[in-house]
Amino acid sequence: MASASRGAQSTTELSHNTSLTSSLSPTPPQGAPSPNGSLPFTATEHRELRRVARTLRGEILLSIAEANSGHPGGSLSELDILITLYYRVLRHDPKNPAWPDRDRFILSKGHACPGLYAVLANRGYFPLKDLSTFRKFESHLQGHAHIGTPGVEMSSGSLGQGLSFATGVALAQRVDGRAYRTYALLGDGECDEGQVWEAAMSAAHYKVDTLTAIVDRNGIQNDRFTRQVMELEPLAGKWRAFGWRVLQVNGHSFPALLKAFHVAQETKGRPTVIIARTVKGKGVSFMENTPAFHGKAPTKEQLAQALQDLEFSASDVRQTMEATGFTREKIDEITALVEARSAARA
Ligand SMILES: Cc1ncc(C[n+]2csc(CCOP(=O)(O)OP(=O)(O)O)c2C)c(N)n1
Ligand SMILES: [Mg+2]
Repeated sequence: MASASRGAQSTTELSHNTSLTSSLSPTPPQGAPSPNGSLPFTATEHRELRRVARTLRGEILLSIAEANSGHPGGSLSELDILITLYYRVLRHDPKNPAWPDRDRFILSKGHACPGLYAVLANRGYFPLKDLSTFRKFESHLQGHAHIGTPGVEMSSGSLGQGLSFATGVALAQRVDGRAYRTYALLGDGECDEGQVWEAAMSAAHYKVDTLTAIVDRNGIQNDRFTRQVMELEPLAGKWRAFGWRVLQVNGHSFPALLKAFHVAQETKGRPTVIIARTVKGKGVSFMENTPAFHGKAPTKEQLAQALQDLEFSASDVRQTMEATGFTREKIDEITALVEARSAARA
């Protein structure tokens, strides 16, 4: 099993800092030129994004553990892609999710919505405290993404449909004479679906160069590795044969992702797919590259261990749980578990 990646930041740097919104967000005034994939990318920005990623990984795990159901593996593998998009690439306005000129992001792998919810909440689409209501009765944060949540563009979860939807959205942009770009994130197992390739063929045929697909290439689908279920390789060759520009990047590298989005923006006459190599369960030792955590919540003990892997101190846990709307009892319970683990380790 791959080892968990460790953030370089000290735990005291953890924050739910909405001021990051101003320092990292393009969210330009309406009508401004698109900042998609804008470069250069400073060391300070890089540090800030890593800090955001660590905080959001904790929030994802807390929300899934509280619901006692959900999909941690694919939420953690996609997260750095989503952060790159929502903090650096998309032209969007969280206070006006219906802005007609916004760039569109479609989460085709709708089961991985905890990752999207954490990003949308931190960008200001809805209150952070909603994250603790994930999968609860009457919450707008359901177990698969749906358009009742501010910022969600498509109800998804039935795999294979998002690229078709995104192609239609991108063609509508052309018909309407608007300037936005469209992005769709697919799972690698999802690429087993024939509809993905119908959409790939159509988007190339219609030269939809405002469309970028991203494949979260984590090598796992459900309870097995993709190579055991359905061999996808040569995946890049398949997309190329369908007429797409293909970029292959480390899906946990912010600079590499940012550069790829920039190249996609500059590509004319054909759509671009970014095959992002990722680690399912990224950041948590016992979830990384492990099919078992595709769709299973951690126990409270496992949650405490996961938070420790992410280098959350007890006070980080308390702060994060307060910000995301947990009850006092629950905060005390999880904080005590993390404290006990830290004491045992010392
Ligand atoms: C059409 C359809 N078939 C089956 C499922 C059940 N299902 C949910 S997630 C999943 C595996 C998805 O794997 P992948 O696309 O690789 O997602 P990730 O690894 O990013 O979580 C399956 C088969 C579904 N949601 N939709
Ligand atoms: Mg997968």
